[in-house]
Amino acid sequence: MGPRNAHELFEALDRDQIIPYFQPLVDLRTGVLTSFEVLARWDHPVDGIVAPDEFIPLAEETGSIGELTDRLLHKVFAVASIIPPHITLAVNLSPLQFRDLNFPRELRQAASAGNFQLDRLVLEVTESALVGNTQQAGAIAHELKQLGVKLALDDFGTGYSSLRHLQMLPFDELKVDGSFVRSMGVTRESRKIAAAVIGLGQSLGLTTVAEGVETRNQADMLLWLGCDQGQGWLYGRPVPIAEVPGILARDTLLSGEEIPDQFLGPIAPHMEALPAQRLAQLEAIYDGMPVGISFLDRQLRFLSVNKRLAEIHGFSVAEHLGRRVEDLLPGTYALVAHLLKRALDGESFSGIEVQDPRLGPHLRRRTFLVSLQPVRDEAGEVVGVSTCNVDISKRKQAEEALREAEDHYHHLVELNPHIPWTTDADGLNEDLSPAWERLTGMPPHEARDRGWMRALHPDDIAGTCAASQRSAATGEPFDVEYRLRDASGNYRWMRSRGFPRRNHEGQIIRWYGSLEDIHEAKTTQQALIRSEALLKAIIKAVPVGLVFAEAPSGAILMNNPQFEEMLQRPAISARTLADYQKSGARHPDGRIVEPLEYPLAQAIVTGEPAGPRDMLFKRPDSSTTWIRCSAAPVVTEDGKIAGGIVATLDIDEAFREREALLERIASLEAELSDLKRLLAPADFALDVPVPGWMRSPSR
Ligand code: G
Ligand code: G
Ligand code: MN
Repeated sequence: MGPRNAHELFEALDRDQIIPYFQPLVDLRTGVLTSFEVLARWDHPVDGIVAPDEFIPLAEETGSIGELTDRLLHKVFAVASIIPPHITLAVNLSPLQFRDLNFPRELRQAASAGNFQLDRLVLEVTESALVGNTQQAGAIAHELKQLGVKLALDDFGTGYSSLRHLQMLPFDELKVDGSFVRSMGVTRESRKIAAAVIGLGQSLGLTTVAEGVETRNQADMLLWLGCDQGQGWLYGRPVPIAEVPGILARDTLLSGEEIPDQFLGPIAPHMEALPAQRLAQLEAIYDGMPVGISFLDRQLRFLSVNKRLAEIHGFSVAEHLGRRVEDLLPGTYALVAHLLKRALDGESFSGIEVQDPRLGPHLRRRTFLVSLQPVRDEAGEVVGVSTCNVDISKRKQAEEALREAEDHYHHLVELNPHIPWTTDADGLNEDLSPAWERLTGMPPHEARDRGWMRALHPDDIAGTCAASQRSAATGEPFDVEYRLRDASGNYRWMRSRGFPRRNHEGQIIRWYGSLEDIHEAKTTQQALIRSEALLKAIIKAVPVGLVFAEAPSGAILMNNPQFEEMLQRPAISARTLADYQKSGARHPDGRIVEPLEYPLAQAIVTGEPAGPRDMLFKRPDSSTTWIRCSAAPVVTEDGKIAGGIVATLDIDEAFREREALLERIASLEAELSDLKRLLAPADFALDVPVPGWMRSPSR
């Protein structure tokens, strides 16, 4: 890029290479676009876009600055129609042009050629334009003002700064130089200077514009200091006309999410001196408040709203202003309309819970605490309503979660057949479920510490006490059974179990446990133990052999010792009903006993008592013994045959005695017939009847 020369610049002017760039100016509070500053650029065919520092001084030296500005103005006026008329356009003037008495006329001609309303134009001049040139400048300024043009004092605070300059011309705007904005964040002194400059502008009734705003922090500070407008990279760089529609399409030139968390920033929260600043500071406080605030007029239009409320509503501050609540937020309006109307009649409301009908982030409904206050004028008439919204969704959710947890707990405790309890580290009772009182009739406060032990069976107190102390000392889980006196004075068996809860250092901080009613289980168990013992005693005592088998297999489960004594062997080798035949038992007539003739098998198969049947069994030592067997099925409650039991009676002796007797009878009979024969001639007959029991049983 070579040094620029006059010839090159003339060519550029001829070829229309000097073009306007547009940089946005915004309302500092809302970020809404208010104006564009026009900045000259040389669209160089070789070097690309050339900055004005490189050609404006040259244009001034070579006397072509007038032509340059004229051409630029024509271009700006030609495209201005795409920019809404309330957006002003600011154009920079060289100090030299403030000496050119033709300038106002040229400007008027250019404006009418471009059909441009000059009240949309701001002309920016630096202080150097005023040095040694007061009279002429005053005349030109006067003429420009008559055309409707506004004047801005540019780069204020640099160069030949003098407060006198501010008085010299009828300025509308004061542009605070970017150097102040930059240094403002650095030291308290520079902040004071910036505050003074802004205060000065405001106290003279000028619109203050801060240049070179690059950060959010700077913007917040400027707002706090009472500055009206901002310009800088935070809101947008200078762009060619093609990019202007994109800027116009945006509601605010601030990125939406970025909300200052504190209005204080690095500035001390005390009020600065000037009234205008105080107002601005109040506005900053207003915006920075963690609650949503607005003021509604009698038509329920938003006259003012702070940033927090704007954020809550999901619209920008600017979108609120002048719009009716009903139009902007129909859903919310429906909920509070009656209250708003009553507030207009002079009633005030505070702490009204309102659920936002719209879903917030994470699809949660937000809840607000809303207060409405009528606002009155000096005469006491209600001129509007001030509103205050506090987001209590978090608190609401926490409350709900708590309620739910309590509900869960309640169900767990109330509907649980167990009785939960807690004790302190030493095992002293702290808390018992309400079921305790229902069961024992002892109120919880009486049960505290070791009071609950008074409800125990006297015989169980010592053991329980010892177990409790042992657990407290060792940290071993607590597990005891004791009898507890219920409300009607009867004792019920309970099982109390507890586990220690430790802190992160491993120390026991509390015991959690529960009391279980085991009375039924315990008493049936005891009954069972008793009947089992009884049964065992009977089984042992009876002079009969007993054998138990399961159904339907017939497998032998057990036999008592008496049985083993009878047969000199256990019965348990049989696994099936058919196995019974392995014993090789015989009927009294010598026939082999078939499997289903064994009374035990018969009882298992038929489900009916079977026998008695007398059978001859062979013992392992080959001796034999007579046994009488009677069997019965074991039938469960639902009618199923679970097994069978057979009682065996040793009849060997009796049977053998009878056999011997029968043998004797037989021999007596034989002797008798012999005797008959000897004694009996044909006429002699002796008939001796034989008693029935002496005859052989019929088989
Ligand atoms: O953004 P930029 O680098 O364009 O600004 C550099 C300087 O040039 C600024 O001080 C600005 O006021 C000045 N400047 C920009 N455009 C013009 C113009 O059209 N006329 C005059 N006189 N000065 C301008
Ligand atoms: O006319 P004036 O001197 O005020 O022109 C503004 C100058 O400041 C231009 O050079 C413009 O490009 C530049 N500028 C605009 N916004 C910023 C900004 O945010 N930071 C910096 N460093 N310069 C800016
Ligand atoms: Mn400028």
